Amino acid sequence: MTYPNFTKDHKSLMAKYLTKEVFENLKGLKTKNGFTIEQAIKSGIDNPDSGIGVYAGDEESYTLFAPLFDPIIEEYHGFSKEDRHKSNLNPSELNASNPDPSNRYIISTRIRVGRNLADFPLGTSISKEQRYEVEKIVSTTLESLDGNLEGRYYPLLGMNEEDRLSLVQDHFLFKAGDRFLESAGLNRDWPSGRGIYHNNEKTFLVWINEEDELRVISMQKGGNIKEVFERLVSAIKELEKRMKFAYSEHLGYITSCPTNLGTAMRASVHISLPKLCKNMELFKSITNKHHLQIRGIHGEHSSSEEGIYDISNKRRLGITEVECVQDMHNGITELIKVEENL
Ligand code: ADP
Ligand code: IOM
Repeated sequence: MTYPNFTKDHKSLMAKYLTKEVFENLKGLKTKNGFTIEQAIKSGIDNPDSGIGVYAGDEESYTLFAPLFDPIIEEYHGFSKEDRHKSNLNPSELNASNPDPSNRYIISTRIRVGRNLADFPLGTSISKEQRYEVEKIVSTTLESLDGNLEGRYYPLLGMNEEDRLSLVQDHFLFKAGDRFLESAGLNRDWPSGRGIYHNNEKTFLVWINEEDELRVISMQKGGNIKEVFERLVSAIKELEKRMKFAYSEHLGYITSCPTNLGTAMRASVHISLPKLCKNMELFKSITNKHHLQIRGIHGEHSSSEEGIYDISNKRRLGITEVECVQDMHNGITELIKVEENL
C-alpha cells in the first residue's frame, strides 16, 4: 500500500496525524491477529467526513500503531501516554437532580457503555465463527439476568423487517448499512451474529456485535439522569461478575474506536432547544465549555430534526464514569437555563 491520497475534504484526526513518516514506520506491521494499518485507516480514507477515521483490531493495535493512535487519543480525550485511566461507578457521588422536572425540554435520557470480550479480537478483525461464539456467550449470559434486567435476546438473523425498522426508528436498535462501519470491516457477514437483548420495558438493552461486541444501554423517557445511571451501574456490575472484558490500566476498557476508550461511556439526552438552535455560536460555546458533543436525532452522523438534538459527553478516557455523566448533567442544566432566558 502507498501513502493515501488525502484530499481537502479529509477532515478526520487520522488524516491529520498520519504523516508520510508515520505511515512508512507502520506499514507492513501486523498484530498477532493479523490486523494492519491499512485495515485501521480504511474507514477514514473511504469516508472523508469521518471525525476520527481509524479503528483498532485488538488491544495490541493501540501499542503497535501508537505513533498514530497516541496523538489522536491525546487530542480527542486530552489524555497523554503517561496518564492512567480511572473508574468511579458510585451513583451516590453523582450530583444530578433532574434538570427538567416539568418535562419541557428533555425527551429522553440514555447512557451506554461499550465492552469487548477479553479473549477475542475486536469486531474489525473477528472471524465469523468467533463472532458467533461471542453472540452465544453474551446472549446466554444476558438471559441469566433477573429483576429489572430480565429480558430476551432477539437475533437480527430472521428478524421481521418491520420489527427491525421500528426498533431502529424508536432509537432502541442500531441501523443497518452504516458506511463508516462497513469500511472498517465491522459489517462483515451481516446480519449473522448480531442482535439486541432487552427487558420488557426497553429500559435496559444490550446490542451484540455492532461497533463493539457489547453496547450496554440504560434509557428511559424524561430527564431522570440518576435513575438511568443507577440502572446501568447495576447491569455493569452483574455483567462483570459473569464475563471478562478487555481492559488495560492505561486505556481502560478497550474498544474498536479510540473515541470510546476508557469508560466507553456516552451519556446523552434528546433535548428540544428551539430558540438556542437558532444561535449555533452560543449553543456551541456552552457545549464546548462542558466538553459535550452535539449529534442529530438518529445518532452519530445524522442531522437534527425540529430543534431536537442528542447532546452527550465527549471525553470518556482519563475521567471516571461519574465525571462523564456529571459533564452531561452540568451542560444540559446550563443549556436549559439559557433556552429559558431567550
Ligand atoms: P452510540 O450511542 O452507541 O454511540 P448512536 O449515536 O448511533 O450510537 O446512537 C444510537 C441510537 O441511540 C440512535 O438511534 C440514537 O438516536 C439513540 N439515542 C441516543 N441518545 C438517546 C437518548 N437520549 N434518547 C433516546 N435515544 C437516544
Ligand atoms: N467510530 C465512530 N463512532 N466514529 C467516531 C466514526 C468517525 O466519525 O470517525
